[in-house]
Amino acid sequence: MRVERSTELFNEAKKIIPGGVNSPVRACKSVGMNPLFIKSAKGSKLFDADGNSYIDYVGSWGPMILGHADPVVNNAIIEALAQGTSYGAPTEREIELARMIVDMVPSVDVVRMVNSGTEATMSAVRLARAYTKRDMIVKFDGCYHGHADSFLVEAGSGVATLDIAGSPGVTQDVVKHTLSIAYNGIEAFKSLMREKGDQIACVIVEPVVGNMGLVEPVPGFLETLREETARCGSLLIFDEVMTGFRVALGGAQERYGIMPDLTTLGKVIGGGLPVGAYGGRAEIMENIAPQGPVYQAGTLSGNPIAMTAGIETLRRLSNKGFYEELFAKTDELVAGLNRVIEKLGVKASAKAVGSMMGLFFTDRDVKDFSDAKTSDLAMFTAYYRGMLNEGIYLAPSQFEAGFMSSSHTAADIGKTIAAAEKVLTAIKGK
Ligand code: HOZ
Repeated sequence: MRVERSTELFNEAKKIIPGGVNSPVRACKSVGMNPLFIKSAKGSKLFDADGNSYIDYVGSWGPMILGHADPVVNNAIIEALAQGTSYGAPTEREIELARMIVDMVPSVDVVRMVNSGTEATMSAVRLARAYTKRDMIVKFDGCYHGHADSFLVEAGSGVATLDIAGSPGVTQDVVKHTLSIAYNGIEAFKSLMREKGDQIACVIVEPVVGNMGLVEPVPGFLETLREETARCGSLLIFDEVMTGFRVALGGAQERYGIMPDLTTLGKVIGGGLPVGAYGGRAEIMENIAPQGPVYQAGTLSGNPIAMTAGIETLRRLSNKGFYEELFAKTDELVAGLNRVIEKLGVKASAKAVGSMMGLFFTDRDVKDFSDAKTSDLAMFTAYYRGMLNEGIYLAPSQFEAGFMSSSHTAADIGKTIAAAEKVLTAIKGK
């Protein structure tokens, strides 16, 4: 695997971009590598600046559910480009994408478009605070809700990857209103709500966590969140930026049959362009400006090119058999990985939820962040590097999920399982 050109580009980037990257995890610091600079992508494959190709399971961290450079999405974008790239005024396409989201996501009656998942979550929390007239929020350790100040407490994703306890620049005054407790901790959550429920504006959760690796909710956890928040007059926010359109067409709320008050979305709804959204019950959403007093705005919100990519992507998800096929592929890969793990006696296990995947190098059944942190990070690093060498592109962190696309083929999956066997055998032999 040649890396000369990527190394050259990284050295150049470091002079003028902090850490050489525009988002931390992709710098590959935790696996002791330099990032690969990507030149192009098509279907399930990525091609880097040195001419190497990889089967991609990052999928731009989730959005590329159809695979890269989908011809239908691309053609629609090209057509839209000819009509201008941004007007800062409403368009019919915003109604079309909003309508699709409202039709597909069970609890969403009204939706506001923003530009990223971070914008969606911070706006949803502002709305929840205004609606309930309370300050406190509850989150769960290892969940990541973007980089707004109030979420940088025991957060997952890059914060976990870089082992940052809390970010400098976030004031104590802000985080004193954030309570973070263990994910899946039903009893601890109940007792917190008994003690402080009347002060809690909202409880925000990744219903299936993708930002501490992949962690599923235990039976009863999401139900308890719903019951307790309703009892205490707090809002329940499902952060479905990752799970939206990934674990079911209607996200985790459809998969688990729980209706949150507010939902945040991102990734897939932009079809690879920057889009986020937050939505929920009309009587809550009507408090947003200009209908109500809760301020939130954005020059590029509802951008016509991004709306077009989102519309064309979501349209395809309703095709008959789309999810059956996508989930079957994800299950096949994960089953293959678990067969290899068992055969070689490696302390690890792989899991799939819908089209999301995870593999932890620990013998624990991971239910929360403290379990996830028992993972053997040296083992993960050796696995990550070995897989990259075999042409398999994974997220460069134990604390991130992987994603399947409809473009991945049976041959891709077979190659990935064979690569895992080769790499894990070599690691075991050392
Ligand atoms: N927050 C994303 C992962 N959960 C992006 C990571 C990155 O690109 O650094």
